[in-house]
Amino acid sequence: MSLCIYVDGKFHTKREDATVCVYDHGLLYGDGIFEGIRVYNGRVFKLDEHLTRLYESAKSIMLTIPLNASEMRSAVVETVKRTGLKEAYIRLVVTRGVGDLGLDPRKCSKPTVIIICDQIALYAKEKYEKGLRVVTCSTRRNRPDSLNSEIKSLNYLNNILAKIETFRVGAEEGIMLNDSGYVSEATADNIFVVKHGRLTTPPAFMGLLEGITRNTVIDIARGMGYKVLEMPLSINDVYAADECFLTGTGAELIPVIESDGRQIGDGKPGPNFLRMLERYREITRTEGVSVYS
Ligand code: PXG
Repeated sequence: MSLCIYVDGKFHTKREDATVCVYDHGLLYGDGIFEGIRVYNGRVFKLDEHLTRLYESAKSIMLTIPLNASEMRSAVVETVKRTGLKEAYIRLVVTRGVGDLGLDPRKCSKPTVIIICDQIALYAKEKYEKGLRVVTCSTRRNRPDSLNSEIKSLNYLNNILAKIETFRVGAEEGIMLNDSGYVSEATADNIFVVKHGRLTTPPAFMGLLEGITRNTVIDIARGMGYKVLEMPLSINDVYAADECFLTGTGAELIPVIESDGRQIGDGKPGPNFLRMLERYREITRTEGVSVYS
């Protein structure tokens, strides 16, 4: 299988050659940011949107990325090109860089830039056809005044603790609430419900990452004539929904058929979800930054 990993300007084709120093603060403290991006049909989907979010995350944590956006764009495209892959996943990581054994970010003089181009499969294939069973996690999403979830940081323990809870009870995905008890998102995906033909997803101030797939689905749905609301949701709204689905770069669009033991709708992926998925598949095949031409 093809693979290419860029680390600070050098390209590697073997995992074991792509290494960073153990004093890197990305490893020691989760001090850094990342993006997950997909390549469909030889095109990098929503590359500029991902780069915008990366630079915004960098600004929030006061990290100066050593490449400007146009250099980063070229590095991403070049990394993909070297794999020869037409369907791929890109993990773009920028850490604070190498420092000493103390938190002080000022001692990290050069951020580490990593671009991995490989493949990803988050859920088993049959889950896309049958749907996921989810549970509500007791681990609340970080409060925006502690670690804002709009920053796509390398600090994912909040989400990982929720994932551990999810797997402990035999469910396939976990729904996280914010500190007020409203639905925020799944552990690494955004959530939508459909009720009476109308879509609702929580707004960014509910303590979630404003997903690029989420925004794509909002555009798709509005383009198809659906009414889409960005409104707070309670877990009860999820139970009472006609349909529910999750969105994310890794997950794409995946249906939810049960939440905390309550069947959602008729317990099958719904017709509105299927329409949305079909349109998503169409646009991912034709839009994006072309790698090979
Ligand atoms: N919420 C969180 C907390 C995420 O980490 C999303 C929502 C969806 O955002 P996008 O922009 O991708 O639509 C994410 C995305 C993984 C993995 O390895 C996680 C993400 C993306 C790709 C892979 O679990 N997170």
